[in-house]
Amino acid sequence: MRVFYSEKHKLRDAKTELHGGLLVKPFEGPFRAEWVLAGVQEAGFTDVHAPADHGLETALKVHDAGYLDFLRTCWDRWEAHGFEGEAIPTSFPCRRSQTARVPKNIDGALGYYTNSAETAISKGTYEAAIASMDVALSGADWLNAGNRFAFSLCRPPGHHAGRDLFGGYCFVNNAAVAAQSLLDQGAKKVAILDVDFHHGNGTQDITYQRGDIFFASLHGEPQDAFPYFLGYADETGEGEGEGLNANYPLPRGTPWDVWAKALAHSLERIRAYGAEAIVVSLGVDTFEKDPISFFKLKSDDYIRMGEMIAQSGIPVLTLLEGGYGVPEIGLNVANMLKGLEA
Ligand code: SP5
Ligand code: ZN
Repeated sequence: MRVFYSEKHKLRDAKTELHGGLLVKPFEGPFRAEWVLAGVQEAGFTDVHAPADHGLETALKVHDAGYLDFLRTCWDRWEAHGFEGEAIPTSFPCRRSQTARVPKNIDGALGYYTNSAETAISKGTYEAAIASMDVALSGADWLNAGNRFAFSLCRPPGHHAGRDLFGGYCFVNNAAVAAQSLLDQGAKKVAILDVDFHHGNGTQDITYQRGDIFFASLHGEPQDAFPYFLGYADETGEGEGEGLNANYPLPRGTPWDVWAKALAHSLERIRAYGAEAIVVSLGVDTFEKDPISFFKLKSDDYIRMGEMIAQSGIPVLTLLEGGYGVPEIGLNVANMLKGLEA
């Protein structure tokens, strides 16, 4: 298993997250990548490589050009405007005020391009997000070269980033960009399997009408868990993508045996679809001690998770999404990778 990792994740180091009416230290910080890197190295995954620079060509096939430009320029525009804190959106196009017009004002543009207000854009966020995407793309290259497994230690994460939306600690949808790369380099059909605790609303947004990407997500049921507005089981895809979106909303307290039944079902769907590669959006915020989530997975369960996914026989690119608060996130990621190679 080759591991891809970039030191540039450290450029994403926001000071603030809007949580419970307070500006708190973000749950998603540089310490996460350090814990995960230490965990996988301790477990023997020591073949760690820096990513190659891929430019924006692939990203532009899944993201809006104006959106990527907004991400690139947001911090400088925010500072030039004279704001003193980090860039937190406050005003949004909602019901009966939907518009295709992007405000010229940076505060307005921020609201236009987001789906949740907890995520502050800070200096260096764009550079880190692009490096994270390059980590994902280098993993895709490794599979394209004929290898069966890669782990891309992406930070910041990506699965809440939609075609033209940031939020949920995500800016560029690393999984969607990696899937696009696998398709561009010869695959006809790929699957994205999202096992993060939160629904991959951004990934669903990007893949919903596509016939070449099957998307499955196991997550806390939307009526009770972020991102709240997508992730219901009756969202099954549209147009060419009809029947290619599979959501598995699960209730508070879900333990491994229940969760594993949903995983088995999603893998059966992926096999039936005929995916030539699986991109796994691996969030370990399903862990029982995660501070912002409500599933009850234990560290050993991640070994089983990897084993079940590998049993599909399909090449697997695993990307890091969420997982917070506790150093065990390193062990949990390493266990999943061990399970893959078991
Ligand atoms: C990539 C990823 O895992 N993003 C998650 C973003 C979650 N942001 C909103 C968090 C709200 C948590 N509220 C739960 C309170 C628990 N006490
Ligand atoms: Zn998550």
